[in-house]
Amino acid sequence: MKRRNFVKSTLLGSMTTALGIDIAFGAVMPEGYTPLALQDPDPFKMFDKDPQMVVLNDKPWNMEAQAHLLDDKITPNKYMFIRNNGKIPETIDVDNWTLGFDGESVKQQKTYTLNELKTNFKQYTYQLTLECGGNGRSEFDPPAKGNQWTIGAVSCATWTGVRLKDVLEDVGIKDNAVYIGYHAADTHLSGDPSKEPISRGVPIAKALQDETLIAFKMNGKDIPLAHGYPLRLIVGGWPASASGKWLNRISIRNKVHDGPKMTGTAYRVPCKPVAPGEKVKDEDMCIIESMPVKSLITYPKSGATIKKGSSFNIRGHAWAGELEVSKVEYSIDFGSTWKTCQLEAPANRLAWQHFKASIEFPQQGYYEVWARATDSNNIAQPMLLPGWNPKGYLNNACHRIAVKVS
Ligand SMILES: Nc1nc2c(c(=O)[nH]1)N[C@H]1C(S)=C(S)[C@@H](COP(=O)(O)O)O[C@H]1N2
Ligand SMILES: [Mo]
Repeated sequence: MKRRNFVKSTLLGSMTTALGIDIAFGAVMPEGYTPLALQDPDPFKMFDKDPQMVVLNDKPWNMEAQAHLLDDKITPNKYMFIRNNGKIPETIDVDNWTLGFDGESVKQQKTYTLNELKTNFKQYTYQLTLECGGNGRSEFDPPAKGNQWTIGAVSCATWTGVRLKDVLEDVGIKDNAVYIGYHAADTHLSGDPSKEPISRGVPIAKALQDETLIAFKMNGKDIPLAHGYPLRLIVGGWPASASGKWLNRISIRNKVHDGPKMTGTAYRVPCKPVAPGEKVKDEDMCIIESMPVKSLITYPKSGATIKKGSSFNIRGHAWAGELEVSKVEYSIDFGSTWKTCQLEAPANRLAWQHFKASIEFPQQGYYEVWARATDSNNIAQPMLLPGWNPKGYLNNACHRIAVKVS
């Protein structure tokens, strides 16, 4: 067989596999042609997501939830946002997957197989809130480049894995360790194999917290491919960008990790407030650590209509980075007065907390229900967009829903 025909029949074969059915007239399909069904994959089917999820970008894939989709106490995969900086790895060789440890501050380099990680260390399960640092970016003015997240880049799933601190103890780290940095198997959009799409990390103290996991299960099952199968770092309460997916190496650094997306305006904000649109010097930018206090009304869906006199219940979740949420309040008069919601304790540290309230409306008409959470340091959510920053991070303004009482 000539090379050309060989390539063509191999391609036909892989297309047939992808489509799950033979391509009729495949032999006369023009060379280099991609069948429509493969040009436009259905992202909801591909990632097992609910069709109400909103696709923000397909190169790379980024998808967010809507508030009412996040009503579950523990976020199921179908409603979990996807944030990718590069290309999802195409093939995962799970049988030969390893996690390496290196860097200036390891006592010796070490590599573990998946099986060694699972069997040599005690396993823990926690509910952990992951919010993209750019959640809420769409409201910034002047606008910030990047995915225009509204409110749906947050989740709280159950993660199972081993503690990073237990593994680090086994590896042995030097006294001069200050930071960890992750490395992963996703590839750069440019196709350049020498470039990592993202390689972020956290200070050693955060890495050594009990809840910082090297996870291999989400909600009791293998982690879905889009969320980091077969292994990911989970660092609850910090920008979710610290939670490296498709994890295959961790560097223990004697300085602040300097991988892609650790510097410049990436996941950094002005150390001191600046005017909207102001240019900020590199040395005046600080790495985002704990995420700010925030809440979401997940029931009812904005736009609900009710009959005057019938009972009206709202519910949702609140979270506060490293801290606990101490109270959640609601207002039906555009923030003039506030009433307290019932608030549950977190399932564990760094899990979001559930709130609910029963509301009485004084008369018919259009209302907005606003929710406002306060953290254990007594810092409350702002009612409007807080501190402008070049990349539009950390918008924790109050969430609101519209209600018509007839
Ligand atoms: N390897 C790798 N890890 C990654 C990313 C990525 O692009 N590649 N994106 C990060 C960012 S910016 C976020 S917000 C979270 C999103 O996690 P999720 O897609 O599971 O919701 O993953 C983080 N971990
Ligand atoms: Mo992110």
